[in-house]
Amino acid sequence: MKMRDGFLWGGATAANQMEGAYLAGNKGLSIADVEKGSRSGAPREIHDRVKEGSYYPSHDGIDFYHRYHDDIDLFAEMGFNCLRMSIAWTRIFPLGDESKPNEVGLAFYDRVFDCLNSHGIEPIVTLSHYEMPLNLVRKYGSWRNRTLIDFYERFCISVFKRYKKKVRYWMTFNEINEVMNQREPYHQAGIRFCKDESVNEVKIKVSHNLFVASARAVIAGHQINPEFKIGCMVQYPTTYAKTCKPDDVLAQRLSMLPNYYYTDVMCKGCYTNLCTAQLKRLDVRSFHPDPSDAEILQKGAVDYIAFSYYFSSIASMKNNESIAVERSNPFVSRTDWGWPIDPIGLRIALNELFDRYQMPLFVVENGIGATDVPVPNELIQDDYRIEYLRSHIEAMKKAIELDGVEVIGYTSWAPIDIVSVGTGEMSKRYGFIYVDKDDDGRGTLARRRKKSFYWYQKVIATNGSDT
Ligand code: BGP
Repeated sequence: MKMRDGFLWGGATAANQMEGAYLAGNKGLSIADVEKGSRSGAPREIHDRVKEGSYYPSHDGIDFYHRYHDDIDLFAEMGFNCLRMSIAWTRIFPLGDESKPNEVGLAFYDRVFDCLNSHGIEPIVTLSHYEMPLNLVRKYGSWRNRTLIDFYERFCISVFKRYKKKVRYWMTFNEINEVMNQREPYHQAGIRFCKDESVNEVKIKVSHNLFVASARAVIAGHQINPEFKIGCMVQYPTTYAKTCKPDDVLAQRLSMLPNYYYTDVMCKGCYTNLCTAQLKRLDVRSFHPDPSDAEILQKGAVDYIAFSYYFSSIASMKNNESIAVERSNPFVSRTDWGWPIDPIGLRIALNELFDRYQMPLFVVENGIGATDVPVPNELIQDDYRIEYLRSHIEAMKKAIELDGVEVIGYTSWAPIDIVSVGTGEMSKRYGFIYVDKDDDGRGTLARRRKKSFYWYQKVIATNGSDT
């Protein structure tokens, strides 16, 4: 079974997890730059400023900023025809609230996009991937403040205009539905909660501001280049009922609503009945969006749905319609980090999203974080990675061929080892390319092809028929 011609194959990355050079070229501090990893499962710490003597993983990343040329050569060698990456907002607007963009930052991405395009690799760009200017958090209180919509729109317009001939596919916010799931402090939206405020009310207000920001970006992008395809990006949590007890089946359905809250608004362009019911369920009473936002949401509906899929969960009903969601499915195995491995869950995700929205889908993150043990002068034998990716690609192919789902492309997370967002560590590796760096930042940063490199090269060369 082969994909249709033009199917996009590649890998997915994010600026703050790979670029490093965190102050180069007039870049400003982003929240990711003051975030320490969560070593050994401890809660992640976000400082108000960079503290001397602390190790911040984003500061060096894997130094893609200086090594992008060589890394892109390796992606080209694997046969990529696309690369998902993000633009660091703080390279373009170091403080976030300036009136003019930073030319040095704009020029950096010109070089990266030119390099990609010269290899026939299409850039797929996330406008905000788990980072934002720290100044906007400190000075304005982050996304709880509507003013951020103007700053974000200005950032988007600057990059849309600059790269309108170099980039076609965009995504507005990475895993936007994580706003609902995260506990404080939240790393993407920079929200901090006060003791006396309702956490749900803040999340709903923040989500609304993100929706309007996304819609205004979509509207502006389409005006700048009608050929642009601008998508939303969500984390899709395929969930099963723990048993066939009707209560558990209901729990499964209810557990999905917080996620459809996001895709409904961004794909249908309005707050649907599901969203209104969700607000009641969350006991949010003081949410009164500006009436003029309705038209913006409508006009700014997205062109496609991008999503990440790593694992599935199971849901059961506890007392009073409260729901337990767990990862302890006895029918699937787990990764070194305890994430269930469930390729059928990807096929289900594709079916559920396509049935609900009838929009093109893009699998923009899927992969296995694992411990790779390099032996000098020997190929890293990462068969577990090959097996994970093979089974998920096969499941995606079935969704396309047998279930009729429309899929634009597949970018595995991540084609090269980069900093883990969850742990801040390097040892949770996803790449086809090994990077010599440890959890404390030591190493030569040298790159090495793993066994999976050659496997993925073959998958792409045969347009997915030989996995
Ligand atoms: C997604 C994020 C990515 C990425 C991935 C893997 O949620 O969009 O940025 O890092 O998860 O997660 P982790 O790095 O924690 O293993």
